[in-house]
Amino acid sequence: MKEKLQKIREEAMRQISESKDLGRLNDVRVAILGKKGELTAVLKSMKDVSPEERPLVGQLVNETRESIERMLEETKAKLEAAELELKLKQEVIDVTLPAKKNNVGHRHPNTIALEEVERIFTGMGYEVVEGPEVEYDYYNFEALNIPANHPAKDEQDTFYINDKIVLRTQTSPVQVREMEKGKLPIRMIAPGRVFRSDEVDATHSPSFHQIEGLVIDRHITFADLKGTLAEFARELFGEDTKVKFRPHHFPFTEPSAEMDVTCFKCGGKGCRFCKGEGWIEILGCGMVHPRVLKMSGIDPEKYSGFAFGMGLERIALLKYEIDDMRLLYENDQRFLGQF
Ligand code: 2U9
Repeated sequence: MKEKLQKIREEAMRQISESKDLGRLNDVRVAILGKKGELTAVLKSMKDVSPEERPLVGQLVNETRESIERMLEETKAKLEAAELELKLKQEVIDVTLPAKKNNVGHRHPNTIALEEVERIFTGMGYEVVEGPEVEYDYYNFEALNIPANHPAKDEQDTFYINDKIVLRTQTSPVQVREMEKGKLPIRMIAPGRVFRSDEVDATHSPSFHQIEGLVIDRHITFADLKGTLAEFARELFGEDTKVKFRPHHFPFTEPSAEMDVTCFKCGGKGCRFCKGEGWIEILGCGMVHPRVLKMSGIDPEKYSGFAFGMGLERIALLKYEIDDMRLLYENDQRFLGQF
């Protein structure tokens, strides 16, 4: 038995010292000390040893086991140290290499323009209100005094879900819903996505964004509309900006107008940017039609109000001198990276 243990020990020492990596060392450990290992087999055969010899043989087995385990531990530590050293040598950091460029994201030009408009109106005490993009025909047309035979209701302009539900063509329904709540006065803007069945070109898209505004209180006049929108234009395009109102027609306002601003490129003299006009059209506006007030439960004898609407993309195109609306939707990094 003594010789056998001696042989196991010598063979184990040889195999351990020849192990070149941790995987091989583990194989050796299993082959000797594992469940089916050589030394474990000797331990199992202890039952055949006579009771007198058992303490001595037991001690020998233990000593053999301990010395093999010690050698395994020492070799394991050496192999681990060698592996770490090799890894450190292979992973040297070249501090002279240029750093990776860190691309920080930023707001889309539409968002920059929207937040600018929101900043101006919230500064004047307006609330920002949002509403559903899928709307009842009633809120999108009828409540705004747009009759059944109006050209805007034509299937060529409106996406119909069914005969009562549409994709909103303007954000006005948000304001109608606000009026119906019956809480006055109202001072709000309604920004959001709208839909029209248009072909895509440099100035049209089937889905774009509007910002509409509504003020309703006692004694609101066209002078309030003019003062508010002139101040808005000055804040958006610069202190020297002048405004001009041209008569227009909308079913939901009476009287109605379109507002032009002096060209912020040439100051109104006329240039390529304003096509020699000196003026640029930026929004539509008017006094809320008494019939519209009445339909939402507001007494037009007691209350009056003004409303306005503008295309967000148009504002972004003007402000950043972009000549094609499609650039705003294509997600081309070469374009977006310039903002
Ligand atoms: C209510 C009453 C009246 C909103 C208004 C306009 C004039 C307007 C266009 C600008 C360019 C739409 O994006 S565009 O094509 N809008 O000219 N919008 S007044 O009037 C309202 C809204 C809500 C209850």
